[in-house]
Amino acid sequence: MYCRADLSRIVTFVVALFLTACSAGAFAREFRAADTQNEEYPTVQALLYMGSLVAERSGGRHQIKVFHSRQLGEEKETLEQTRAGAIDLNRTNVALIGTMVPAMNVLAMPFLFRSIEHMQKVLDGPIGNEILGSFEPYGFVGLAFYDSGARSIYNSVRPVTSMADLRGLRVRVQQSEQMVEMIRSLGADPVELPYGQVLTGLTTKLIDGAENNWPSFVTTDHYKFAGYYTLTEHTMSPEVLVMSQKAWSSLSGEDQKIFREAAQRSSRFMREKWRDLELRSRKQAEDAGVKIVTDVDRKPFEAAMAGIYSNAQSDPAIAKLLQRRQSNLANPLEVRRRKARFERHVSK
Ligand code: GTR
Repeated sequence: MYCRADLSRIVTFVVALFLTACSAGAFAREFRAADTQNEEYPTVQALLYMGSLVAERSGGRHQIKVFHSRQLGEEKETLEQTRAGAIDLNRTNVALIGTMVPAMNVLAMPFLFRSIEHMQKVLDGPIGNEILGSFEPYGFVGLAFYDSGARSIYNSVRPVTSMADLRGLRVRVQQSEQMVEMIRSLGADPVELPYGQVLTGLTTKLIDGAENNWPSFVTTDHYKFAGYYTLTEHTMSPEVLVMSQKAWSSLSGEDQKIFREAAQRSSRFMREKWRDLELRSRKQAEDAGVKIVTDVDRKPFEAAMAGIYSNAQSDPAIAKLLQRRQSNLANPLEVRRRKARFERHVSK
């Protein structure tokens, strides 16, 4: 039998143990990450890589369990659950999260970047960093951007060589008002559908086509049912990795640093995998007989989509971002100067 003194010593000991564990942030935890792409896709591979870094750096206290292939649902739903704290991490396209975090829509705007290199410069520099820092009022914490190449329009009906060829085509778009507007402004009929329903949409002829990058076009088998791919490259909307505010605030400052750094490293890891998959996917589509329209004059597309810019300018925060991206375009020296300043700042 324990006497009162023994019991109180045991209680004190247990409480002390508990407090030590708390202060060291020592509770093991499994964080759930959602991604709609399949297991082989570079974003999923990047999340798995991030998980191994987090496990290693936290001495095994934290793990990331990756749910790929829409196991936790479509992007729109998983984002809502992430905002509510039911899912911890989410890799999504900026067009989707733009419906909740308006600044994200800027990155999905048509013809915003003149090349992938230009996009990477902007996202790797102070603007990208500021954008990642702007998620918090919306219930998310921005951790890293991932590449997603350029999105182009594909369909099963005819080769699209000009805007006139788009007239009357039902083109699936992501669940985003801005994407609906973009496709409508080109004269096609936009159909909002979750990613997982596009293949059935194509096989049942509910839609005539969609728009996406090479890897998404091929890894989903869309290319087997939509034999015309036109290099409109109308948007270079990147992917973004966010964490729920709830999960983030459960981490100690030290662990937050581990997560942030692991996410940044996974983004560089992903970039390598991405380039390779982009080339392989294009080749796979070509070998399967997909007709690629390369000689498309993008000027009329750009002009038709210009209204999206005037609408967006009405939000002062977005107008400011657009202005800065414009000055970046005009002055590459300024990009380098700001990047150097940012790098000095982060290496302090
Ligand atoms: C892909 C992106 C997905 C999803 C998809 C879509 O490129 O990686 O997250 O947004 O596009 O069109 O729904």
